[in-house]
Amino acid sequence: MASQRRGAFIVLEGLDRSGKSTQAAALVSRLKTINGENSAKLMKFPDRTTTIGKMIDAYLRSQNELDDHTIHLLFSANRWELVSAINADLAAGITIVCDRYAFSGCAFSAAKGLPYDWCIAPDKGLPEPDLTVFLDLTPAVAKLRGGYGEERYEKEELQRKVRVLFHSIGKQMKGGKWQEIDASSSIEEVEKAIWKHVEPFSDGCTSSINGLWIE
Ligand code: Z5A
Ligand code: MG
Repeated sequence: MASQRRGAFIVLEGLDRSGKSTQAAALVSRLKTINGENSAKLMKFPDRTTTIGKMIDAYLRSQNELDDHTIHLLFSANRWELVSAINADLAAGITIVCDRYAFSGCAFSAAKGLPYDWCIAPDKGLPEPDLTVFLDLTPAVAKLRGGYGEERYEKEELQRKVRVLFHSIGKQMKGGKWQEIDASSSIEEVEKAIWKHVEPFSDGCTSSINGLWIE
C-alpha cells in the first residue's frame, strides 16, 4: 500500500541578517506557484503574536529583563504552543517553511553561556525538520545589512559565538538533514542555492515525522 504523502517541514536558519526572512518568503511563493495557493505556509520563530511571543518581543527590544534560563524556556514554549498546528498542516499535505527554529534557541542561549545539554532539553521531541538550510554569513558582512544593531542580540561578538555553535549543531544532524550555504552572494544566488536542497522535497514526504534530538 502506498504511504500517505504529507507536507515537508523545511527550516531556514542563520545568523542575524543572513536573509532568512527574505528567502523564506521567496521559497513559499515558489512552492505555491508550483503546487497551488494552499500547498505551502510560512512560519516564523519567535512567533511574536502569541502571549508568550509578546513577552519574547519585549525582551528582544530590551523593554524587560529576564533571567537567561527563563527567556530560553519561553522561546521553547513558543514552539511547543504551535506543535499541534505544525502537525495538522503537515498531515494535511501543506509544506511548512519555517524562519528559525530550535537550532536558534540552542545556539543563542549556549552562546550566552548556558550548558548545551540544558539548552536542547526543552526542545527534545519537537517535530524534526526534514531539512534545515543554514544561511552562513560572517557577522562582519551581516553588520553592513539593514537594521543591524536594533535588538538585544545584534552584537558582533555574540554573533561570532552563535555562528560557531550553529556549525557544531549542524555537524550533529545526520542524514543530510542539515545543509549549509554561503549567504553572502546576491539574493537571487542564495535563492538558487536553497532551491537545490529544497527541490527534492517540493512534492512533500512519505516518511513519518521524527522527534527532534530523540535518538
Ligand atoms: N532567538 C533566540 O534567542 N532563541 C530562539 O529560540 C529563537 C530566536 C527562535 C530575533 O529573531 C532574535 O531571536 C534573534 C535570535 C533570537 N536574535 N538575533 N540576533 P528574528 O528572526 O525575529 O530576527 P529578525 O529581526 O527577523 O532578523 P533576522 O531574522 O536576523 O534577519 P534575516 O531574516 O536573516 O534577514 P532579512 O530580514 O531577510 O534581511 C535583512 C536585510 O538584509 C534586509 O534589508 C534584506 O533586504 C537584506 N538582504 C537579504 N539578503 C541579502 C543578500 N543576499 N544580499 C544583500 N542584502 C540582503
Ligand atoms: Mg528575519
